[in-house]
Amino acid sequence: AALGPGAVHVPDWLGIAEQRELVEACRGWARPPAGLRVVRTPGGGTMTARQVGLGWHWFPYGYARSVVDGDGAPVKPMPPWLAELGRRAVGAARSAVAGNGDAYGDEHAYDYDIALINFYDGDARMGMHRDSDEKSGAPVVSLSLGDTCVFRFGNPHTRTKPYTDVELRSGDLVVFGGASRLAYHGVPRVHPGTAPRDLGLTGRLNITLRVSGFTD
Ligand code: MD3
Ligand code: FE
Repeated sequence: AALGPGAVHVPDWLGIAEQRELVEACRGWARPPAGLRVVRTPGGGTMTARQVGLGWHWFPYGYARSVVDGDGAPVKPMPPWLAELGRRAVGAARSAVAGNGDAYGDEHAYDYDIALINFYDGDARMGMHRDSDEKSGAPVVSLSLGDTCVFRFGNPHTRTKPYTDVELRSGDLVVFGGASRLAYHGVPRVHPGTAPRDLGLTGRLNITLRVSGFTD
């Protein structure tokens, strides 16, 4: 279903076997060096979701090739199979909503070179923000695993209303392109204990795939 112009939600896109494989891969990426970390914000606070990056390391507010605000290790590489999953996701979102092809362009052209993986426990949240540290306008692909969350999808102009709240469940895909690429969004809550029993995951994982647009 369309969430907004260029924003498409495809519930249950990943089967349970693919979800398990992604969870297992995330466990590996979470391990040090350059593993899961607490993100410190410039104001002296910390993000409640823990994060690990592949390809590039995100810090407030930029990207680097090593964990400049953590253990200093080089960031793990972006696996080609994950970049391919990103292209497949854009194609699936285009097919799911007629008329979104223009917003997305040709997915074959997108070289997904960043994965940001956020881990949420039951108390974690993400405040309303825009993702504007990438130089490419390629659509952002979001994959949800584990506990259901409330995702708040806003508008490109203000952090506040109007916004739409939608539940994202394990296996759901959302693609944000076109006019939605710079929309404010956040995660006001997670529903603990709602992950599929056979996934073997406590909490919620979100994988976003992005094109940096950096030459290096
Ligand atoms: C809309 N993550 O990593 S996924 C983020 O569930 C982020 O962890 C949330 O916001 C999460 O930056 C939301 C949905 C999402 C991700 C990136 C976007 C929506 C987006 C980029 C542009 C517009
Ligand atoms: Fe975001």
